[in-house]
Amino acid sequence: MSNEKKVRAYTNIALIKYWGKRNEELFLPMNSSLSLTLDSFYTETSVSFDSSVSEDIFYLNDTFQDTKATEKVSRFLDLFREEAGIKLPAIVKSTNFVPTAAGLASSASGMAALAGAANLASGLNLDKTTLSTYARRGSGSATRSIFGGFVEWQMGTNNADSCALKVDDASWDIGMVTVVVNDKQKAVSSRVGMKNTVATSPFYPSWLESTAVDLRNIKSAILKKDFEQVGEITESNGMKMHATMLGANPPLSYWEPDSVRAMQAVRDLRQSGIPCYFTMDAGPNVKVLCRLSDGQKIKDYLSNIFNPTQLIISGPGKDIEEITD
Ligand code: 2P0
Repeated sequence: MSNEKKVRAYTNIALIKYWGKRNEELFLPMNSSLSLTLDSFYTETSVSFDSSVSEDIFYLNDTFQDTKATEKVSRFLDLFREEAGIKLPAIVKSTNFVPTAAGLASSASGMAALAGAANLASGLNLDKTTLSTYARRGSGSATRSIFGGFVEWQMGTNNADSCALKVDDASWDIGMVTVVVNDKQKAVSSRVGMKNTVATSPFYPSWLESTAVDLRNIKSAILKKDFEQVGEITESNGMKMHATMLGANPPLSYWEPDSVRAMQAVRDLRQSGIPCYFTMDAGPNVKVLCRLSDGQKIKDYLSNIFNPTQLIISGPGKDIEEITD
């Protein structure tokens, strides 16, 4: 069996964050989350089940990957092989498309693209909602990258219903400016960081309560297209996640001096009348939610502090899609 079709998946940035699992094996989250899919960062992947190889082969950005990196892919493909009754090894080719020096290669787009390509190659033809439950088993945030626009990952009650749901296609002057503060690999992985936070932060129960309220409010703001409210909730929720991490033992912080500089610049921009709001994930980079039509103005202002190559404007990304060269 051979199938060289490629699938493209776009990355996403959470406005309401996922930070903790209630079931590690199934990647069931402690809370529902909500994100915006971005068009500037994506992964393209092909999978072919192939009798000419004796074990799974994985190329990332045209580079042959070692056993450790390939094992993660193999375990993930096993979910599809088991469901489809396929016994063959696979050849996997994956390319991350991120602007030069951005260093934002993301497990969200990576695992979503792999899920999409495995879905095609296996002939399972899962619908996108079901596919999101497979993507979830590769990386939690990948659940949301199956769809474009504003996407909720509903925490659900089990493996089948912890899935993505499109809330809105975000086709109303929405964008994000990413400030690449540092493109190096982070010292504490999300997986370890969230586990320690759940286990040790005394703020964790309040984080969960507060996030449930934020999620309800942001969905209603999105449906009303109330940009300012969407932004205020985004900024508040992101900071609450970081506050919860600071309460962990040992305390966890992903911030760098330039992260704080970027956040202050966003406050200054807001003061000057441009509505924009920041959020941060498990790293020092700052993402600025804005009107896409203000993206260039924001980039120009931030260029006083950062190198323009550190500033990337994105519009809303699409659902995963099949790519023909
Ligand atoms: C999110 N992050 O909602 C949150 C906010 C980072 C901070 O999802 O262990 O790579 O593979 O499920 O999805 C990053 O964690 O972690 C993440 P796993 P993942 O986007």
